[in-house]
Amino acid sequence: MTKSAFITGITGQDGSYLAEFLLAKDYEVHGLVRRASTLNRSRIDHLHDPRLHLHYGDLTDGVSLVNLIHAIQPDEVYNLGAQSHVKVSFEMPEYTASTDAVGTLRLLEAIRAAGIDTRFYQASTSEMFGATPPPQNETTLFYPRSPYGAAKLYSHWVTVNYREAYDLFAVSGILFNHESPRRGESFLTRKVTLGVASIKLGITDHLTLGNLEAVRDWGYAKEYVEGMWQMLQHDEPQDYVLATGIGTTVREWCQYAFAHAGLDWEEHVRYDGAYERPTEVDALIGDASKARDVLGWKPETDAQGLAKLMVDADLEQMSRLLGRS
Ligand code: NAP
Ligand code: F7E
Repeated sequence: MTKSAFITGITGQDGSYLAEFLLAKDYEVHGLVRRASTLNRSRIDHLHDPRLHLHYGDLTDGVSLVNLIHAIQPDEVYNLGAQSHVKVSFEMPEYTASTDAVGTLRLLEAIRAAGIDTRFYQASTSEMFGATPPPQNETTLFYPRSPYGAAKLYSHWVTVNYREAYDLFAVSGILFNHESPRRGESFLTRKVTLGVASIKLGITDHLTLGNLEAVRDWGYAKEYVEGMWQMLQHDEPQDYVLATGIGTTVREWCQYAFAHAGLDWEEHVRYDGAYERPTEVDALIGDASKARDVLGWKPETDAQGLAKLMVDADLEQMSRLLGRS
C-alpha cells in the first residue's frame, strides 16, 4: 500500500531533498508551506508530481496543524520546519522558541488528538551539545549555547517524553551540520561558495566573515535525509547521531573552496566582528557509529568534496545568470 508522509519545512534545504527521496520511494508527500507575500518554493519548484500536495500552515499556528494531521492521517511525520539560523536566534529568541520548541509540542499534540498510529521524526541538532567538547554521540551531555540550541533541546526532550508517555513511535535525529547547493545563502558554507563564485566571475573582490576558528563537522544534506527515513523504518524508536566524524575549521573550509576555483582565500577574506555570536560553539565533531551499526547509514562525502561540489554549482548558476555559460 502507498505510504503517506507529512513534512514541515518542505521548502527548506532538507525538506526539498527529503520530498524528492520519498517521491522516488513512491510515497504520497504532503508539505506544510508558510504564507508569504511572494512564493518561496524555489527548492521544490522542479517537483512536478501529482503525489506532492502543499498545504498552508505554520508551526506557530496549532489549529492549522490539528486540522492538517486530522485530514491527512500520515503514516510518517517529519518535523523539519524551524527558524534554523543560530545567529538570528539571538535577535529573535521568542519567535525561535515558539517555532522550534513549542511548534514541536503543537505538532505532537495534533498527532495525539488525531489518535493515529504515525511515526514521528524530530530534527534535533548538534547545537544541543554546544559547549561540551567533541567527539559527541547520543550519550554526550547537552549544553546549548544559543536560544536556537535551547529551543531545539526542549523539542528533543519532549519527543523523548511523548515516546515514553504515549508509546508514540517518535525519534530524534541529532544531525551535525549538513550542506548542499540548496543551503541557505547566509550559512557559512554557502556564503563562502557564493563568495568564491562572485570573486571568480569578477562581481566582487572580497568576502566578509566572522570567527574563522570554529570547528564544524560538515556533511552532504542529500545523504543525511536518507538517514532520517531509515530511523523511521527501524523496529524500535531510538535517537541517532548523523555526522561524518571529521572536524574542519571555518578557515579550512575557505581554503578548500577558494583553492578549488584557483584563488588564494587570504587575499579575499576580511573580518567583521558583526558576524560573531554572543556565545559561540567552538567545536562539533560527531560520532555516528550507532547509526552505522544499527541502520547501516554511512556518509560518503567529506568537507573537501562538499566544498568542490558547492563551488561548482554556484559557479555554474552564477555564470548562467550572467549569460556567460
Ligand atoms: P532551512 O533550509 O532553514 O529550512 C527551514 C524550513 O522551515 C523552511 O521550509 C522554512 O520555511 C520552514 N519554517 C521556518 N519557520 C517556520 C514556521 N514558523 N512554520 C513552519 N515552517 C517554518 O533548514 P534545513 O537546513 O533544511 O534544516 C532542516 C531542519 O533540521 C531544521 O529544523 C534545522 O533546525 C534542523 N537541522 C539542520 C541542520 C543543518 O546543518 N542543516 C543540522 C541539524 C538540524 P520557509 O521556506 O518559508 O522559510
Ligand atoms: O555557522 C562561523 C559561525 O551559521 C558555522 C544550522 O544549520 O548547523 C547550523 O548552525 C560556523 C559558526 O552554522 C560566519 O560563527 C564565521 O561557528 O553556517 P553556520 P551553525 O551555526 O553551525 C547546526 C547543526 C544547526 O542545527 C543550525 O540549524 O561559522 N562563521 N563567519 C559564520 N557563520 C555565518 N553564518 N556567517 C558568517 O559570516
